[in-house]
Amino acid sequence: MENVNSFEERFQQKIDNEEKIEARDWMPEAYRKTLIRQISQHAHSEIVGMLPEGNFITRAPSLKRKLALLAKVQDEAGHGLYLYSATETLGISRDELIDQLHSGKAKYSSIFNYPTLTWSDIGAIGWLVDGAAIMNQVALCRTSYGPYARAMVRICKEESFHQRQGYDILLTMCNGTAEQKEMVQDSVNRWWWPSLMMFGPSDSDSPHSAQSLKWKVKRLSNDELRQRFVDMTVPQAEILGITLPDPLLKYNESRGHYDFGEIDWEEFRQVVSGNGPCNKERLQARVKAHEEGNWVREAASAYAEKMKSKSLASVA
Ligand code: FAQ
Repeated sequence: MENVNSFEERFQQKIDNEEKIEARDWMPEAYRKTLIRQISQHAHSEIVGMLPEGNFITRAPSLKRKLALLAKVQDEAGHGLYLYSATETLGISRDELIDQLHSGKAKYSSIFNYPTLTWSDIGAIGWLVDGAAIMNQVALCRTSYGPYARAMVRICKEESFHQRQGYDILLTMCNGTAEQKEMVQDSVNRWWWPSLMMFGPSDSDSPHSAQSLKWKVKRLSNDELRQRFVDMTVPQAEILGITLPDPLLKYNESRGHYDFGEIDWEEFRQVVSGNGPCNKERLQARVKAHEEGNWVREAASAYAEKMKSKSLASVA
């Protein structure tokens, strides 16, 4: 009989050979737990992420903007759905995951605990938050767990539309009145640093990175992705004609990258531990939405039951 070591060796070999791990394959318990943690946090982020933008659907400035925002928020519900389904392949139920979110036990991205104050915040979320999300998620299309990698391919396609709709909002406003451009600058001033925090703690303070990189759950480290995001975003800010709120931001010829200032890690810790500006409001809104959707779930289950008995009766 084979021992666990040889299973582990074969498992790591598969990963080293760039083969996907599928739900039916043997996997170390810690790999399964890491995936449940990461994919469910990601799913929670998608559905909590609907809330700050959902607030603005009734206040979009034109029919075209309203349609695009509605489609974006619906896409995010869909992303949550694919990601919860991918998590369920690892042997945990959706109800359990939702309970973890609603009881405050599970994390979701820090970024969604900041308030959306103006219409240009919707543009800034699309440009910066979706921009950061894509940077991280394109790499995850090559993650080692098959169901997660496949979900990411579709999610990335949709996220790139989200980023473009955000940038288009900002570009339009920057070409508008002086007040509109000021509004964009104010939004970017507030969303820039929280967007950099989305990539997680610095590599030296990231407890999960080393193992997740070895298992190829993560393909690039938190700091590598953050640097790529800064390098991609600075030229886009120049086209908008706005400044990014970091006096230390400067192209470094010898590194071939932009240098940037230190993130306020104390703020990050506070937001992640439940003390951000909107943590309580977001969880309350999420729980309320879940409770108000109870009748829909009950009706769908009753209908599924009815169809099942009908088809059983016709077989009999
Ligand atoms: N916020 O050791 P690491 C989106 C936690 S989707 C809160 O580095 P890891 C779409 C981390 O969970 C945005 N917590 O951890 C959208 C861990 O906690 P734990 C979400 C954070 O997992 C756009 C601890 O710190 N994307 O935005 C954060 O190796 C617009 C130690 O950290 C994903 O979830 C944070 N920012 O790396 C929707 C992508 N950062 O579990 C609507 C998938 C770290 O020990 C509108 N996830 N933590 O208690 C990942 O790539 C990884 O999980 C990282 C963290 C990179 C987020």
